[in-house]
Amino acid sequence: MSTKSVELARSGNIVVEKKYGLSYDEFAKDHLFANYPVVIGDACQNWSAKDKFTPEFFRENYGHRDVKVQGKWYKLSEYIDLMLTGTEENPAPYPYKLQINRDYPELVKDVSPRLKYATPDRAYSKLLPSQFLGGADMLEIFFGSPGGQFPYLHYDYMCLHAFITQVYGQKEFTVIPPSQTEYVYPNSENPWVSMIDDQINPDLKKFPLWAKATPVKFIVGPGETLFIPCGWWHTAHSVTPTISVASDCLNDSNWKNFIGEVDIMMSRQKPLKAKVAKTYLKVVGAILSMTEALNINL
Ligand SMILES: O=C(O)CCC(=O)C(=O)O
Ligand SMILES: [Fe+2]
Repeated sequence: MSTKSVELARSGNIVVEKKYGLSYDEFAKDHLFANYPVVIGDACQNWSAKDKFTPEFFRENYGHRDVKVQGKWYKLSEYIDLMLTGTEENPAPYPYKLQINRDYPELVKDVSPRLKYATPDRAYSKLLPSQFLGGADMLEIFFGSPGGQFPYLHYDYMCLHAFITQVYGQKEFTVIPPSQTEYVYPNSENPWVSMIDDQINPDLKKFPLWAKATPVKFIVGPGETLFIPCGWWHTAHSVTPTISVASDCLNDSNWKNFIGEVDIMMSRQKPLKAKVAKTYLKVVGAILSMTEALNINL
């Protein structure tokens, strides 16, 4: 099948396309290794989640669960009510995130098979001690109401790639390329988080370089998957009640950037250890590149 693509949005010299029938090889060449975002219109075709994960499904099956959202406890059914009645002016607290593997393992089958584009993934490799991923959450469901705004502009922790699949409702995403990092004022403590606090109307007196940024905004709808490559700044805003499934991915394409992040984190406190870790991860990267080429899991 040949790829069908349509332009979704354009800003500055960045164009985000939506593609259908995208082969893995084309994805690898034009997006994964080119580090360029894309919306894939039919990546989750085989997931039962795309029809099953509705507010009603979660209310009926999990409504009695206690969930903590932005520091406050709710019954999941109460949160779902807020999600359905929230408005742009008065949104439900956002996000409510649940971790599928930890909290709802029986739902893993509904988001399986893993998206082919999100492979190979080294996050679970036995050669990668979990401390290097700094506790990044790997498979999550996000719930939100209209007006729900992701709390900060950021790139994904440890320079992981992100795949966000809208299973319900519409979300507006904003993406900014890594080449514009200085325009978003990274926080020196947490360099993956922007210091711009008001994302809707940034204060240009405080953040004058923001005027040079060319954020690209577009809507991702039900059944569509956004690939956000490593280091791309992004945020999201729900337009309707939304349910999204998000996962991260680490492989040859972002390994160097990942090592860079490990280095930044560790060298502040333990410079010698950071050097050893870097050497170890370079060796692991070379081994995993070989085993992946041979289709061996290590
Ligand atoms: O869907 C969203 O709100 C964005 C989520 C996100 O970027 C993240 O969890 O890293
Ligand atoms: Fe993110």
